Amino acid sequence: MARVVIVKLGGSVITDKSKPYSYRSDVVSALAEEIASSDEKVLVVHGGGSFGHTVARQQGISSEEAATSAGAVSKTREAMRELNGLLSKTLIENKLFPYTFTPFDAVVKAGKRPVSLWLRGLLKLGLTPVTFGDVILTPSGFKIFSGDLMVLELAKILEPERCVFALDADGVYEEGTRVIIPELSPSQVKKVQIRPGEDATGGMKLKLDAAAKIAALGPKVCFVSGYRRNEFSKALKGLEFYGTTVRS
Ligand code: IP8
Repeated sequence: MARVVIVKLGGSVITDKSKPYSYRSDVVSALAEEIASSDEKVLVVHGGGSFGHTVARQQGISSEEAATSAGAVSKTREAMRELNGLLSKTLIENKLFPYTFTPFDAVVKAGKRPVSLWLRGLLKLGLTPVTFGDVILTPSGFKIFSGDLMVLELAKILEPERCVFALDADGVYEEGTRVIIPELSPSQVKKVQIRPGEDATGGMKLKLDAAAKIAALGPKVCFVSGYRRNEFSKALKGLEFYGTTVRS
């Protein structure tokens, strides 16, 4: 089977982060059309945007701060499920067949088979596996597990051809400018200066850390604008695109 491409649809792309619960169906439709018309076997991970992060902020839960109430856990997860429902509907409208899974599903449903074989089985049947950042129980309480870290974990088991992060920026900029850095090695990534964002996870810094780790494993990582469907499509297909590539 063709090698897999993992696509991370950033929360700032698929929702309007300035307005709580504002889903961008037009943007997701355009990206879904590009995925459907490519020959790639694509697994989608999506972020929380103005659904998961809005609720997480209200409830005081993040990747650092543990939830102090059971309600915070349920409400944040519910917001993610709501966004996932909207996104799945848009994927179906654009001729994709999403199969949403959680890390727990993956372990249980794969049974005795490795999770990678289970996921490849779904892809072979024409399904698009979809998952998202979640609230997980850690030794120090319930915290947010970012979709960016899901991409890293999936890259470890699936050995994808490449990972494509669709962002609300054109890629990684040179410090204090709008000049795109076309290529970075994992060690150069560590030197990139990033201003902290407002996410309940780590924003661009976390994406870059995950990208450096993925690239060190082998697959290249593409940072491309989720608003430029042609550039997204090129990155998806492994062609030259306007954005940043992280590779070893
Ligand atoms: O937007 C966040 O995922 P991310 C998931 O990929 C939640 O960091 C639960 C807010």
